[in-house]
Amino acid sequence: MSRILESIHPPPFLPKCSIFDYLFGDHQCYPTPDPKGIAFIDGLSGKKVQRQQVAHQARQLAAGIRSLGVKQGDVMLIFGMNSYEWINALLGGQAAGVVVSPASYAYSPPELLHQINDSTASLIFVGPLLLDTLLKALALPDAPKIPPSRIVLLSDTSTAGYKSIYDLWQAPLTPEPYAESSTAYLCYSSGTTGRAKGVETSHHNITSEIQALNTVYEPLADKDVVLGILPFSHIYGLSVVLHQPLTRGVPVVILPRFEEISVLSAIEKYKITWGLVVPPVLIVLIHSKNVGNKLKSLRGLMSGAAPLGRELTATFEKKFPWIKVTQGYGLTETSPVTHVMTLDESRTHSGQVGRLMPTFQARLVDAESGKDAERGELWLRGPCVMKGYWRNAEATSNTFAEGGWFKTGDVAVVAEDGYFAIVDRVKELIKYKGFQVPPAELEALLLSNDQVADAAVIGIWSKDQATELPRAYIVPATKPADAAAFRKEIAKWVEGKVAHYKNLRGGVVLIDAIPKSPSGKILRKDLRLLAKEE
Ligand code: AYL
Repeated sequence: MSRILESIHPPPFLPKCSIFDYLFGDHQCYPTPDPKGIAFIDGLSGKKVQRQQVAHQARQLAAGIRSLGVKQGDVMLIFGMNSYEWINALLGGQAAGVVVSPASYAYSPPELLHQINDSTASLIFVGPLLLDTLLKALALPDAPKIPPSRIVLLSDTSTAGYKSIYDLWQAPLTPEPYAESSTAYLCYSSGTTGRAKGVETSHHNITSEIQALNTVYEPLADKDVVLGILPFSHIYGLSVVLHQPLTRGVPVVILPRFEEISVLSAIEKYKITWGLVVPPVLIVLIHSKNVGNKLKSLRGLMSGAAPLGRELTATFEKKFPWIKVTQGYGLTETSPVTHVMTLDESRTHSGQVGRLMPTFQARLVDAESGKDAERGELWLRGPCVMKGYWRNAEATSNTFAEGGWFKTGDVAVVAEDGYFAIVDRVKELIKYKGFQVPPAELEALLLSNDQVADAAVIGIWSKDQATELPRAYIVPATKPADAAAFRKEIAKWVEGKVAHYKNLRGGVVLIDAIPKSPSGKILRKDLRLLAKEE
């Protein structure tokens, strides 16, 4: 019999409306924030946007999107660093009823093309600095024909014949209601195996997640100001940094990416109180020579997307005793947070990921016996779990077990008081500083190199950097005369062909044969053992 673990929190009210209506409509899901309150601050320029302007300008863009002939249910892609224009594109897409697929700004042209093709995007919003990458992607052999009118710049000026997002603004469109079960977002995740796949996140998934977060998550209110450095293209930035604060009426300071000096200055200048981060950010702050008094206003940090150990938390809190650090856990496929704890709870439960969030049910299933166990693969169920992988019935059916359980690929234990800890990962995925590095992508790339006969990629834990580093094991096609030079050459060859976070920072190791099962599956466990022995 299965042992179903329930959240100790009663489920909140789960609305049946679109994300746009949930954020800006007239309802009682959460206390309506002041329409004149500041919702977003551009951390570099200082430009401030009120909540009512955010809604109005999204509706203006929605009218422009429709005028391009884009229909409800069509897919648009956003390729840019965090900016207010990025937010306008996302919410404009929502007001127009369009499915939005956000892409990582670090993507190389082939990675971007994969997402354009796979998502079937027919309208693309692009950051001005990334136009070149987009045009390179669209010049690749299997690229779709996207007319220039369907390529829009996330900037206030038009360039090279491409319109600025502001040129699209028209008289505001009033969004029509649409089914809460329809797809809102397609973020990309490799899941347990293979290449990046579109995660079909519905309106109901997101509104349920925000409602759940609002009942248990550190209450943001009054004087809080949120740090917005996590990329909005990743579900962590999208849900927790972009959507949730809009329901709390607290401003988010938007920064294009993590860069030590500008982040420290923004925290000081805007008196930021609350930050969403990944574990390596703590390391940077601990070792920073520029920190001075700049973190005075910070009261708490929430870390997620990768493991945060007890030791690192303790070192951080010793250096900055007024800042509490807590941790959450989740996945793109669960919209994302499934486990979380408050700052107070984190004092006694450092190293764990918290209790199950409201609306979620969990099981821990032993891989060998298929039975529920004390330690096992974490399975999850509830209204925040994705609809499936976009146009990929096979991956969808492989990832759901009977009864609608979503298999996370992470191994967890649960203590008597209901706190979970993540203790292992049974899926292929590597995480570099919270970013997904799907080994299958790097292996396919390496195998396209004539000098490589076989390849396997695993993650190596770096305590110094608090992250895994992707490492390739390679069987050379012919024995290289200078092995060290060959290893360097391979690592260099990968750079630039993939997003920077997929670079082989864990090194290249030459090996006689890749350990494989009789069916040809790479035995990653054996490679991990090998790495430990070194
Ligand atoms: P994706 N500890 C250990 N591993 C974690 C943790 C954690 N706290 N959080 C995420 N992971 C790993 O889709 C785990 O292997 O993440 C999981 O399957 O890019 C995988 O990352 C999911 O990778 C939070 C907590 C946002 C999590 C997130 C979302 C991360 C999305 C806010 O507070």
